[in-house]
Amino acid sequence: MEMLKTKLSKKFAEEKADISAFVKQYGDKEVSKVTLAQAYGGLRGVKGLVCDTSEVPPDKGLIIRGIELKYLTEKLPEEILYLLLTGELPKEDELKELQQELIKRQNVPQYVWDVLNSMPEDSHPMAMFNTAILVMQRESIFAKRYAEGMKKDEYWEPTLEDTLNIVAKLPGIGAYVYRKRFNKGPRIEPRTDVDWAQNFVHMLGLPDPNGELTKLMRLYLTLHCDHEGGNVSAYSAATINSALSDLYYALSGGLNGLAGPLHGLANQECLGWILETMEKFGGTPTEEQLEKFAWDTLNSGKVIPGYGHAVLRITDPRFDAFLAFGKKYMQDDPVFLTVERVFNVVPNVLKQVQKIKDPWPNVDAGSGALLYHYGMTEFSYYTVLFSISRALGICSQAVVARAMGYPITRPKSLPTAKFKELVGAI
Ligand code: CMX
Repeated sequence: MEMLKTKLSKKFAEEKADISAFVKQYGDKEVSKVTLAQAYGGLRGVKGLVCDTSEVPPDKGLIIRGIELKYLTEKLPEEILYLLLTGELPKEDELKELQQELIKRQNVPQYVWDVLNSMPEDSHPMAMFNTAILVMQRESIFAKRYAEGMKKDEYWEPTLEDTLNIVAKLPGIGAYVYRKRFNKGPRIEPRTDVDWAQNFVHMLGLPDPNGELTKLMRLYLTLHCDHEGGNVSAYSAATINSALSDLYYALSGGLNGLAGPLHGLANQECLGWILETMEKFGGTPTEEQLEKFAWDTLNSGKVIPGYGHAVLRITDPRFDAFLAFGKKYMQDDPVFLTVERVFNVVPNVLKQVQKIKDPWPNVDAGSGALLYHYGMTEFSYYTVLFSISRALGICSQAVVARAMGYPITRPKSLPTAKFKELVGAI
């Protein structure tokens, strides 16, 4: 890992000096205002967080280290991890070093399998996955070095070690959660001669005769990697990380947030909604049928999963990438056809609901249909895939935060009575 460490060491030293001078000079400039509605509205739009790994302009979607997502869809997830960490795409030897490092660290301790084996059979796959990450906390190099009394300037190095150790093991853990939870047979040992996503597909044990599932998995694990700093999973993980809890605590905590239906669990909910329409109408519904079904969903007080976003105001480029994949590889699949048809109908329905700010599909609107096509029909598992990918961003953000020496997070809260006083209501 020498090349990566040397690069980061130089980069972080320069950036830290730059940020420190920047904040020293401009520290008292105002960058955002908070209205009362924002304080009661999930702090939507308040600019009070720093994230250098990626940004999400409402009219563009995900940009990773300055590169728009549409230029990254052919990259391997390992290349994206390198980009998130360093700000550059890896050269051939740099990619090789990272891939070898992940292979070297991929073996999962036996006690993780024991813990997973002892969980109730109907545990949610996300509960299993996050438990597996948390139970490995005793492996943390950061926690060990912190207990030994390392210097603050060194914090990022063991956080990088934890990152590589965790990322290397996630495909094996994720694959076993799938096999165990859905009775797919014994655990499959990892390979040492394939890339990260390909190894994952191998360990899942799903048939992949023409390599299309591997292509989809590479895309899937790339597209979900990061989405700036304020989303529930990234922000929760960053908050935990800021207390100098190690990455095993921070990542599993953040991913518990991803397990919520308004966040990452929406992909599970979304395919459920698509299949419900197909069951109700006996196959791919017509646009008229879908429009009525969408209104019925809204009128029954439910959200239409896969649509809307707290930040985006366009069709999510991650959805575009999945749609392009589906058009290329499964144009006639009835579930994919339904996803396409829903896309023709639902935005026009949501546009008529005044309170909804973004009527467009987000990342979760189409991904499930593609997995379903390749035989991964257990949609309660889908958020685990999202998690494996999102770990790349969460861990990279944690390494950067340690390197920049960001302090413990502590925004100020006030009771309602104080807010009333503040705005002159009493
Ligand atoms: N269906 C029905 N109602 C929706 C909606 C949808 N798809 N999207 C937004 N709304 C509603 C909200 O529930 C909210 O209603 P109330 O004021 O009654 O609570 C209102 O419209 C305003 O919401 P908003 O400002 O447009 O959106 P938010 O920032 O509050 O919420 C999100 C964003 C994603 C939670 C919301 O659009 C939603 O629930 N979508 C469906 C679930 C989903 O797909 N989540 C995945 C997002 C991507 C991810 O994080 O993984």
